Order: sequence, then C-alpha cells, then structure tokens
Amino acid sequence: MRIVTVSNRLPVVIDRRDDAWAIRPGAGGLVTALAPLLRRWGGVWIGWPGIDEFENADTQRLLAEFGRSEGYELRAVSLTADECNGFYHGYCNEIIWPLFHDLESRCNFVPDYWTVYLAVKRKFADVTQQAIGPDDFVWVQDYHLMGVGRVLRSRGIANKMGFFLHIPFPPPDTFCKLPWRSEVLEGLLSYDIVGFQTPRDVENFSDCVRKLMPRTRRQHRGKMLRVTRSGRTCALGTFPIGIDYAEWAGGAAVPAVSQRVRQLREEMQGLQILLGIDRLDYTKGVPYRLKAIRLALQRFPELHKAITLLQVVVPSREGVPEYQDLKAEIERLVTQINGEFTQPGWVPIHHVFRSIDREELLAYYRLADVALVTPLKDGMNLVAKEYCACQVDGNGVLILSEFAGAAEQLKHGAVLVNPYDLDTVAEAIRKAVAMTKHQRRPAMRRLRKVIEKENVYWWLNQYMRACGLSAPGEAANSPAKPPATADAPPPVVEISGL
Ligand code: GDG
Repeated sequence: MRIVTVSNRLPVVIDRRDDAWAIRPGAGGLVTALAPLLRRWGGVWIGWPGIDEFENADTQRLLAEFGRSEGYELRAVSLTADECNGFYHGYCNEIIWPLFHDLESRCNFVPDYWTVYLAVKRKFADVTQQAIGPDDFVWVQDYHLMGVGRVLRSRGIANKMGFFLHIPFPPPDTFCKLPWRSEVLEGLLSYDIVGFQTPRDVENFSDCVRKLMPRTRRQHRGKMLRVTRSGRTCALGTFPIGIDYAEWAGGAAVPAVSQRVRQLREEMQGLQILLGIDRLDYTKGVPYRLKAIRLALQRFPELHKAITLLQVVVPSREGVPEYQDLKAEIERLVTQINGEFTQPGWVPIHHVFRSIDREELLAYYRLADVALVTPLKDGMNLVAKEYCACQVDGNGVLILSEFAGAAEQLKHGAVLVNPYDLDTVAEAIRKAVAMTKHQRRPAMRRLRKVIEKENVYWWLNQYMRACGLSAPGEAANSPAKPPATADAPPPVVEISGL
C-alpha cells in the first residue's frame, strides 16, 4: 500500500533562475507533515505545479529528479490559464473561501466558475486514477478539491479514500447559500473518512447533512460520527492540525536567533512588543485588530511609550481588487494611528508588508511579549501555535480569537477574545501587557505542553489510525528526520491559503 496525496499545489516551487528552471521544496505545515509519511511508505503527491509552462521537458525532468531525491513521486496536473482563473481564483477564492469563513457577502456566485471547477476536478481525478494501484490509500487535501473523490467513485474506483478540510465548515444557514450545496455534500460523503479541524466543523457538516439529506443515517462510534447514505458510510472526525514543535522550539533557541532577539530588544528600547503575523486576507481580521490597538491607546495612556505593535502582513492574491482594498485599508489605519500617537522616539505600529525569512520570523516569535492572533474565522491558525513553540523563555502571552480553530485546544492558557468586540480586545491588550512573569509563565507552559504533544506527527498518526492505517514503526509524536537549524537554506514561504 502507498499513500497517494492530492492537493491543489505540489509541495515544490518551480521558477526560473539564471535562465534555467529550478525546483525547490515548498515549506509549510502540510509539506513537513506529509513528506516523511510519503518517504516512509512510498507514495505519490499529485497537484498543480504552480506554473503554466510545466509541460516543457526541463520541468518534467526536474519533477522526476526531485521525486527520486525525496523518495516519493510527484505527478503534475496541467491547468490552462483559463482553468486557473475559473477554478482557483473564481470557484476557490471567490466562493468557497469566503463562504466557508462565514463571509457570504463577499462571495461572487458566478455559474461559470462551477463549470470550470467540474472540468478541473476531472483533471485531478484523471491523474489520480493513472497513479493509483488497487491497494493505495488516496488522501485528498482541502477545500479546492472536495469533489475529486466522487469523480473517482463514479468511475468505479473502490480504493480507501480520505479527505481533510483545513478551513472551517460553515453552519447550514451559510452553507445552504451555495448554489451547488448538494453536490458538494455528496462529494464529501464519497470518501471513507472526512477529517475536520474542530468539533464545531463536524457539527456544522452534520447539521448540513441533516438539513439537506434527511434520509441519511447518523451514528456515533467512538470519537467518529458515521454517516450512511445509499449504502455507503463515511466517517467524520476531528483532527486538529499541529506544527513540528521540536523544529520551531529548536530553531528559536539557536545562537543566531538569540543574537537577533538581543539586537531587536536593544532597538526596541524596553518597549513591550505586540506581534501580528498574517497573510493579507480579510479573514485574518487585521483592520479590527488595528482599531482595537487605537482604542487601547485612547483609553489607556499608560500604554504610550510602553508598547509597540510589530505587524507583519504577507502579500497574497495581490492582483485581486478586494485584497488591494484591504491593503489600502490597513495602510490607512496604520498611518492614522501612528499620526495620532507617535512621539519623538516612539512609534506605536511597525508595519512590515512583505514576507520575512524564517530566521527573522523565529526571532519575532521569540521576541514578542504578546501575540495578537485575532482572525474573524480560521480553520486552525498555525501562527498561534508557532508563537508559543518559540516562546522558549516562557514569558509571552497569547491573545487568541475564539473563532480560530486553535482556540479549542488552547482555550486554557490563551486570552480568548471576540475579534469584533473592540472594547474587550483593547482591555485584553491592557491586561496582557500588565501581566507579571508569575502570571504569564504557567499559562505559556500549559500552551506549550498541548502544542508539543498534539504536534503535526500526532495529527497525522491520529488520522491514519482512524483510517485503520497506522504507520509501521511510527514514533507517535516525533519526526523521522533531523531537526532543522536556523542555518539551513532559506525555505520558500508557502502559505496554504495563498
Ligand atoms: C490554512 C488555514 C490552517 C506567515 N508569514 C510568514 C510565514 N508565514 C507562515 C506561518 C504559518 C503559515 O504561514 C500561516 O498558516 P496559518 O495556519 O496561520 O494560515 P493559512 O495560510 O490561512 O492556512 C488555517 C492551515 O491551513 C493549516 O491547516 O491553520 O486555518 O486557513 O506557518 O509561519 N512564514 C515565513 N515568513 C513569513 O513572513 N517564513
């Protein structure tokens, strides 16, 4: 048996360097988690390579070479520019992404997007069908490809198939606005197992099934909910994705990062540092966060010259007008707030609009006295977990949105807030800044313990066990690879929602 994983993007970045095509491994939680599994079990990763010209001989050769050196095979799905537009930019980013984050007013329900999606999911199914043997386990990742399993079933493929949704699943009132709601539900029920980030998502999915498919049987077995329809059973379960804790904690403690933290501390002249790290996306709640900072500075003058917000926004989907508007709104708010409160020698907000390299990210995480992770809705939010893992000195405070999936695991230890409630967020900031080391340390210790135990390998093992596929010789919570150091070559910044 091999694992055949299917995701929108292949776990590599292919680009032109000095007039020649080059391939590099992608970074990010999914690659870190799945690559060792594929290496150990042998497997195939199927996805779009991220470029249109991939069919040229050079890039085909690069994919083959990369596969040989990594120990698993890469198979590319070729998409035309029109397909990328209708499927990825349209169906995925203008419909499913906002809808599943409860932001239906941002949806653009263009019928053609669905038509293109149907063609694209058939392409993914074609490549998958060619790649699998009768015993292989097919594991499809995330919202882009919910319907691939159903296409395969319709072609008589009987392999064990699983799906994992990285983003939230919305409640019925929201989900039912989707013109193709029944097709999407039926698509998901074609898998043997569907994994969600939180119990909230399983409950929402189950409520949608109850509402739209009343003749479906639902039955709890252990931690799983089994849904049976037309003789086929699909098991639903909660599998909160984790991070490679050892890698983050180890990376934050290497001498180069410690040195950078000392340097930044000197530059920040004793200020408490509040940190925000977000992809440019309206779900991440950056404008609300900035308004909460403004309110905190208006209400609590003792915060002046005592705190500074270091807000990193990573460019994403930059060609899309809505994202340009969001960028402009963030810039306007930062300018207004800095204009209102800056004094000689003190700026309340440092705004970084670019992606930062891993060593700098590790230093920011370790440096920050308070992390502000306040998405309006989020499947999990790995930034919250990475921040805590990097708090090797144990003095940080995590302010976390109750609407992030991570809140379920981190509610004991984090300061939970409703990101829309500016009063409460402003008050949480004041309290967090005033907390003593004695108050901070036990809470951070608790958070780190959960994140260390329920790490990305734990996530993988839980999922595999639920599929009846425990990895041979698996070490429950540990990677099958040496920990990376901050001296490793800079990884590519790849964020799954991009
Ligand atoms: C989706 C779901 C779910 C960010 N800035 C930089 C940088 N990053 C890295 C972080 C982190 C990742 O990007 C962001 O992950 P999130 O989980 O916060 O968010 P999404 O991209 O929306 O991911 C989410 C996730 O899937 C996994 O299931 O948690 O809910 O939306 O890893 O470290 N990395 C570097 N420089 C940056 O400037 N190097």
